[in-house]
Amino acid sequence: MTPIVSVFAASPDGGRGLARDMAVRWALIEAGVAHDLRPLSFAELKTPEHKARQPFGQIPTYETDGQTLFESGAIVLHIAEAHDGLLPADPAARARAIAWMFAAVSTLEPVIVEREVAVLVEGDRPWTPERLPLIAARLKARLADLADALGDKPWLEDDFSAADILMICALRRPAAMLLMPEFPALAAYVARGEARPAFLRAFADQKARWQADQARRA
Ligand SMILES: N[C@@H](CCC(=O)N[C@@H](CS)C(=O)NCC(=O)O)C(=O)O
Repeated sequence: MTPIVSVFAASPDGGRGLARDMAVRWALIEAGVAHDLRPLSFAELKTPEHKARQPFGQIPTYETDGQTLFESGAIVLHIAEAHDGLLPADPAARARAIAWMFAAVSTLEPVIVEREVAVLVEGDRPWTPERLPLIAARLKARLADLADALGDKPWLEDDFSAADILMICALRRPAAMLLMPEFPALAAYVARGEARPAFLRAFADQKARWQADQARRA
């Protein structure tokens, strides 16, 4: 069976490739795995049918023979373990790359999303002006530590890996990109990832889908 990835039928990101399916598509293209898409509306995300795939009614999901996975980090790990080239062969280096995958989704992404929520969802609340600097300080501290760990290496481990896919997708979110002028090594790291042919293809695919949806609505 050709794997199926669930994606937004009309992504609210305006074709910027910020939704979590981007990491899955990028990993699949890096691994040379052909796949189909299951475009879903917001209403379809919350149906029992989709919640059977994704308990929280979100994208992405990944369907292969007899198995449906959710959580972009888990899906990318599954793809990386099933195909060559996205994780180091050496067991110790592989374990470190997997640790970086967890760091991307559980240490970096939450502080990035926290800032987005504070601005987009709680922007008009009385506590927001006091809270924003605290959130910004936490995010800056995380980015500074990441920049230190990356140093002048091109990728998190010796070679490009699934960890870079998840980390770069987290860093591409606007709340982190706003701070990139303060972290030129991280900005260059994101640009290196975005220049990979697999990223460019995944990006072009999602943008074409978004543009087609816009044309349909016009
Ligand atoms: N931790 C989840 C987050 C998934 C997530 O937040 N998906 C968003 C799109 S990027 C979504 O489906 N939002 C719609 C909703 O929550 O109703 C993952 O990485 O897969």
